[in-house]
Amino acid sequence: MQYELYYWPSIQGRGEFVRLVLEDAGADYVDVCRQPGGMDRMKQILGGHEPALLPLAPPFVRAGELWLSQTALIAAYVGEQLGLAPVDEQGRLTARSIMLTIADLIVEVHDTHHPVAMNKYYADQKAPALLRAASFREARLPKFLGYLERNLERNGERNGAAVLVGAAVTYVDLAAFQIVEGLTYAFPRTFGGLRDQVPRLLALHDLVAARPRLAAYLTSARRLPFSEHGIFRHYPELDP
Ligand SMILES: N[C@@H](CCC(=O)N[C@@H](CS)C(=O)NCC(=O)O)C(=O)O
Repeated sequence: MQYELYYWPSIQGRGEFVRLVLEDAGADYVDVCRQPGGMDRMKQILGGHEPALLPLAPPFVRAGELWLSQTALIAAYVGEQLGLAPVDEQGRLTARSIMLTIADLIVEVHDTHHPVAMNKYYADQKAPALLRAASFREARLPKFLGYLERNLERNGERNGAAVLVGAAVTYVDLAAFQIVEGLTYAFPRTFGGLRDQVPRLLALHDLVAARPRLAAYLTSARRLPFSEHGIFRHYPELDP
């Protein structure tokens, strides 16, 4: 089966959390909007042309006859389909819970540069962004990182594996990898100062980065660079 991923063509954004699963699994997939005519197709579906699903926003995916949207749901579904998820029910629920919490973190990262209005420029909301980013750096980011680190510690004790859930790498580990990548880009000073508090998370990042298919993907042209158009943006004033 060939998966179809619909996402903005010029940024990693939320689409990257899906792309990493497809790439790591070696799945056959097409990044629709990076193909000629793909953006028109995505706009048609956002306009209601697909009977099965009317998404609010990308990313969304076609998996054979099935359509689904929402990053966390897509990552979980595709991960479960492609063997990148726990097989037991509790493990699957735990993984989905962690993925949804990572989705919460993604929103909070986004809100550091767009705390007031999604449809207005960063420059037009810079003063509130400074306040929001300070709270993110001081309270929210340490809380989310501690959550991931504690889950790694607990799962290591229970399952003897250096991953978030169960005994093998799953889609949530790929998402945690992307969080480390994004924070390293967007908040190099803040995250640099927190690194010694998250040794397990950093080890997980390296474990994921070394997976052969992922390593090949990360050096390919398909892996777009971070930029000031995506979720993880580096504005030095937000990371003093
Ligand atoms: N909760 C959704 C959020 C989707 C979302 O905000 N997508 C962004 C791109 S990363 C977008 O294009 N938003 C346009 C909009 O919300 O109007 C998810 O996790 O997939």
